[in-house]
Amino acid sequence: MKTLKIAIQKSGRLNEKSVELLKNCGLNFENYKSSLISPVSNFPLEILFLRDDDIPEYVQDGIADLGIVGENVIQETEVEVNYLQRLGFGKCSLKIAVPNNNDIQSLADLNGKAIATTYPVILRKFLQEQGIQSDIRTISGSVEISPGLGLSDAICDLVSTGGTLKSNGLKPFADVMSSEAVLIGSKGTDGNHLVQELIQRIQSVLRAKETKYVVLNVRKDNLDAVIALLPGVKSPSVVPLAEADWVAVHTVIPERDFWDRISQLKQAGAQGIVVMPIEKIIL
Ligand code: PRT
Ligand code: ZN
Repeated sequence: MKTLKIAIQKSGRLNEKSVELLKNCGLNFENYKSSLISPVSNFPLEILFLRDDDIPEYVQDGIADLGIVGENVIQETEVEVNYLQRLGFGKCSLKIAVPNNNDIQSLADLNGKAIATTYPVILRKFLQEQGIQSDIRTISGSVEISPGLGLSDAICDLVSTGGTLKSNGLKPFADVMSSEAVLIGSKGTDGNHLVQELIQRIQSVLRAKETKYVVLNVRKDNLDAVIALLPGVKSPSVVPLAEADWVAVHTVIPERDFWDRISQLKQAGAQGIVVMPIEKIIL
């Protein structure tokens, strides 16, 4: 059986979460900072540790079958790869930002202005779609200081908390794209059964992250009211307790409305609520 290769970022913002995701999929491998390639001992897979900018092309060219990288890098490198799964981490937005004290009010005001960026391809497409003609200045880093140095009138850069823009006297002006880490594959790999197996493992880990396992006790009189509050579960398990009037209910609750749900359950008579993380949900 052919050993698959997956490329992940060697160091940087996506490295830790990528390693954690693969380990949560039950893959055993060493994560030495010095090695460029690490074999997985319990799955026919090798992990390549690369700079994120190189990952899309490695996958496009089939040197790696799979890769984990930000959508921003994929769009910028204009590669032909398959998007296999959004991964929910590394979230950020590519934005145009302008100095706080500035007369740029609308997108049209960017006509003839200089915009510094490390994302010229994405920015050019965006401006073309908007019918704006700006002077795109491609630089390799520290984009946020370029208006202060007089190198540009605006910038186009990734933003997550907004702290970098703020501390450089800039404000977000227009959203160009939003991005998160995604699993990509070379053309043709989606039919490979090992790739399918890996995607299923990843999905089971992602699903589990979105939900909590909850066990609670309730008097039988209040059981219907409690069950009515439990979302999307076919039938929660109801287990008898030593005390005849009471039962234990086992269920899963989505993380996103977790606290609302818990307080509603308490009001409906739930007691002794135990909440546990879930490792995997296999459908
Ligand atoms: O060495 P290598 O080339 O592999 O890494 P890199 O330095 O090019 O990338 P890295 O590790 O910084 O980012 C990897 C990926 O993380 C990016 O391609 C994005 O998909 C994603 N990501 C998520 C971010 C951010 N959030 C982010 N905030 N990448 C960069 N930033 C930078 C941004 O450029 C700006 O300088 O953080 C600053 C803004 O952050 P806030 O929080 O102040 O808004
Ligand atoms: Zn990079």
